[in-house]
Amino acid sequence: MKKARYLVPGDYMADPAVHVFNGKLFIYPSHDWESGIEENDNGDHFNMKDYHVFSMEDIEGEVVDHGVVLDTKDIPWAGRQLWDCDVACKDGKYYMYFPLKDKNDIFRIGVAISDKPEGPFIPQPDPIKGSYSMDPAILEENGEYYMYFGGLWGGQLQRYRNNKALECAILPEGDELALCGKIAKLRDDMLEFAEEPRDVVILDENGKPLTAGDTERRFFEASWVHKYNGKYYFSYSTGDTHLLCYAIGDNPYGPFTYQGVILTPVVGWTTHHAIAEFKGKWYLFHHDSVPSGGRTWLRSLKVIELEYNPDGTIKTIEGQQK
Ligand code: FUB
Repeated sequence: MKKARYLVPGDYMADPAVHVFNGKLFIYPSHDWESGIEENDNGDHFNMKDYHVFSMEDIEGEVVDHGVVLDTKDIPWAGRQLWDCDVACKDGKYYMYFPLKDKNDIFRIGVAISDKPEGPFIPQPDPIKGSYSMDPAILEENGEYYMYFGGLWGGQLQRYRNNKALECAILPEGDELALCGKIAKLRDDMLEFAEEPRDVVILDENGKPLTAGDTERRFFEASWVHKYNGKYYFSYSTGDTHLLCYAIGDNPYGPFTYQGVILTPVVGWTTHHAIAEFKGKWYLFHHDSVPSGGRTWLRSLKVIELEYNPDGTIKTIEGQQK
């Protein structure tokens, strides 16, 4: 598959999380719609209210829509905006982790449970204690589960330091250290953090943490982690510079050393992805706003093959292909 394929041409889906469960590929996207809310830097126009799940037996084959699997009206603590989710499987149960603003308009991360990868998912009555910000992504490693999360601007990460809410948001600038994404191990029951979230530090080629002014490389949102040849690949979006980048580390906590660009800017402000191996090949799932004529809040899911160089680096993919 050398050319990207649109996966759900009949609807707007974004922010894919992708896993292979029971030999099938499952996609857990955000569900964009035209809510009429004006575009702003807080991302109010991303006013999503439910999730669908999709599955595929084959990467070129039919994409099956399993319908609505979780809706804000069924989440007791819901305010607004169901953003990027992820799903993990443990002991035959499927746990969906989703960011949602609570009734005070603060992003929290909730959990919903199902017996099947295709849902429906039943939400827990409250969000994860101590959770904040958005874009959860789960890594399973030797029976332990780690959540990566966080995002700037509308994702509210700048409102926190050391896992505590600030009086007011502070966004570092210039030579100040960049804000980091977060990682926390999950408790055995998968319903709470087992530890205080820690920073996911990204280093430059000299072993120095990236600075806030390094906007083409520093973390903004959309964490994803996959393993390749025993190494941990932390990939993410640079937000206002619209790149998907990656950094490599030796363990789930990092630090990770910056390597390069996976995807150059697509049409639409946001860029967000998942990377998965399926039937012996690697794929990049992401979104763009081409089918909606560039409306950045109406995004469409795509997949394209992802290739590695012999040294383990990833070959850069052009976001806007002819
Ligand atoms: O879909 C809303 C937000 O846009 C996501 O949470 C971000 O990663 C960006 O894709």
